[in-house]
Amino acid sequence: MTKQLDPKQKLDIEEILTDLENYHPPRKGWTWREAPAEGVDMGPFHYRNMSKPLKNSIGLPASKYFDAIDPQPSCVVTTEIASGRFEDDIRRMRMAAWHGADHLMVIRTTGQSHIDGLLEGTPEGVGGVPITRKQIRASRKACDMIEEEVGRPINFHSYVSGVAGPEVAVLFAEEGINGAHQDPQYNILYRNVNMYRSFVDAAEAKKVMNGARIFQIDGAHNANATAKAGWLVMPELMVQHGINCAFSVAVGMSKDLIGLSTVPPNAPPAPKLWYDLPYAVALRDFFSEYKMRAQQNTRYIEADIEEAIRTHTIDTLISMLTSADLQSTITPDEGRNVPWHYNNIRGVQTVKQTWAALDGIKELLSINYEGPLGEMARDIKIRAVAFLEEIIEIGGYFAAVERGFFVDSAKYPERHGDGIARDGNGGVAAGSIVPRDPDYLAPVCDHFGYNALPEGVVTHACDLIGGCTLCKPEKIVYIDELDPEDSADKRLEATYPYRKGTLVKPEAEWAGDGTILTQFFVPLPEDFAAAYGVEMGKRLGLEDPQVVNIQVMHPAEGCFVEVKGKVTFDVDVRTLRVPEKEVILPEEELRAAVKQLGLTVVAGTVGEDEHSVGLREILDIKHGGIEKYGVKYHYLGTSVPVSKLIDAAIETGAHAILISTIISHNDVHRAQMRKLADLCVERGIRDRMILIAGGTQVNREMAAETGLDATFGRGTKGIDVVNAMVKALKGRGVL
Ligand code: Z97
Repeated sequence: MTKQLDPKQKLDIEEILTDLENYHPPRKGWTWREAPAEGVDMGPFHYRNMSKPLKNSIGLPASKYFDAIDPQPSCVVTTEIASGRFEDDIRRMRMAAWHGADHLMVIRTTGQSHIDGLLEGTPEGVGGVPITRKQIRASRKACDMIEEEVGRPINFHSYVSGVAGPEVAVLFAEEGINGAHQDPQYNILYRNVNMYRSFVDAAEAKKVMNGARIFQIDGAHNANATAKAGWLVMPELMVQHGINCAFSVAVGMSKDLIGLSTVPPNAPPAPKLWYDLPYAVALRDFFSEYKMRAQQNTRYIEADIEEAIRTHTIDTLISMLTSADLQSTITPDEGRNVPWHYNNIRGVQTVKQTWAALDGIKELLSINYEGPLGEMARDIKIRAVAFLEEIIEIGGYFAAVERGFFVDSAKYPERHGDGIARDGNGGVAAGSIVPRDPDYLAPVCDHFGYNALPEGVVTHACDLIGGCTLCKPEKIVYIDELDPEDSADKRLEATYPYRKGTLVKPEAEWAGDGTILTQFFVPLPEDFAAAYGVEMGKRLGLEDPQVVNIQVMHPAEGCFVEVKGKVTFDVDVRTLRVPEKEVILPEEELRAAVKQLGLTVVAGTVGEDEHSVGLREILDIKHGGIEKYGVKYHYLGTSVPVSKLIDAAIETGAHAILISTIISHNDVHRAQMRKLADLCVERGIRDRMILIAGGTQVNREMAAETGLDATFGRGTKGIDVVNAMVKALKGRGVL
């Protein structure tokens, strides 16, 4: 059993690492969300296409207006966690899970496919952190705790690629990884692994993944991300999906574990729908037996988070119109070279927000397959089939790769001759395929191809050795850090004061990194604005300031600039003073109390004060003033003598007097407040009148000093004033 997390406590990384050598995940394999066919009722609403809500979660910002409901899409939601350090990733995973991510893809900061074998420990080296048993076991252990906390299984995901692919697949199967990218075409095209070797490895890897019910995502979307014009490679994307699906089935993978990494190929300012919708329809026509993983468009992501979010919103709309089993979220952080964890959450929120807004869209609107959409979808399919036929004609897949058929920048059947061409005799691990001997024997349960098991002697291959590591986890050999310097222990030691001590620094990537992002407008043309951005970062005391986003608002008037940098100072949490928080009673309770009493107030600015806007905002319904909660008011105007307010209150039978006082020279604001209290005492009505003052120079402490019931400063809203009145009336036993 894993330890139960306390939502009020941070994850204890050291505790997760304790006894890790004996940890084995309680659950293996992929899990889909449960979406009740009858829909889900939440708060005041009925949803048609939602999964069961979470036990612990944080809703969208506006959920506070809707009983804090947090409707969760029916599809699995992915976020990519990419700090490189697993000890930091697992904290991000927890945050993402609280917002509704249940597919956590960990991208290592090193290209995993460059590594030809398994590594142990968690070395960071110079190339980033690779996949190792220690870090995935620790991450899976954390996921096991997190899934208990949020009340939904978490799918933990990584990559089975490179010439170590089969070994990585075994490692993943042993350690309970739930999903993985696996596509031999990826290795060939983008990592220059020898083409034959890549397919041989893929056969073994897929078989092992299948045994552990690891969900597979292919790599077709990379062609879109790499191509010069992403929208022209649609026929090729279909072909790549087709090859990986067919190959996966041929080696024995179950169809329900095969997912297409689909990507809407275009992005605004292109007329996106005219490309992406027919493409999505064509894909679903051809690949209806497989799962659709809708990857957000990454080809046209720039450094601007808002732009990315807008594209993602439309991508999610396309997913909802055409169906998606998995919705991925991407942020521009990879391009900006810092993974801000809050941007992961913003990505998840984009899907959640779009999904909730468009819930049940297909019951309200239907796609018009007649006319251009049907024609365009058919056109893509015809081109894809012709592409495949040509591949067969010229001698098959390997010949096609040699001729540079893939990632060509033209729209098939046109070709520009600039595709990625690979030599069948070249690439990493060329010539390393060895035929199996006739007596080849592998006593393991999941294994591809020929295996000379003694006939009739065993029913299960690994019975020969009393069980393999896939069924007997205790047989797994766990190796901890090999290098005492380049290790998680050393990294954790350095960040200890920020994780468990009292020191605080903002962080974007790793605990205690001090990285921040600042945003501002600079009234200069682009080049100067960028130079200014760096200069400003330096003067603010930031270490290594860099402009990560710049947008021209006008060529001469100026630019919006975002600068990241590191703060160099620590703040000790013990020096922070947190003001006591005023608890606001629920709106319904306030309204009921106001109604019960027929709560009435008189109000005015006092003394020589003509500043009436603040007070009127507090009174009027428009911006949430007290009127909104049912309070009746008599506004007496500006520069009203305190005695006149009191007379009016008595005359109208008001429960409260609200005064506003902005002017503060000679402490005149305090004097007016005191006068109000004193006069009410003098006239014998203090105990039946609630007295409240507000103003820009007024603060909460002044009530006690001046004898009023409550005093308010900047940022006050009508609800704060109603809350204070109702509480005071309750305190006096009137309510
Ligand atoms: C995604 N946004 O979600 P290496 N195999 C395949 C891949 O697609 C990838 C790797 C291996 C993207 C992010 C990009 N894809 C991931 C089929 C990576 C990883 O560790 O970089 O060598 O390989 O798909």
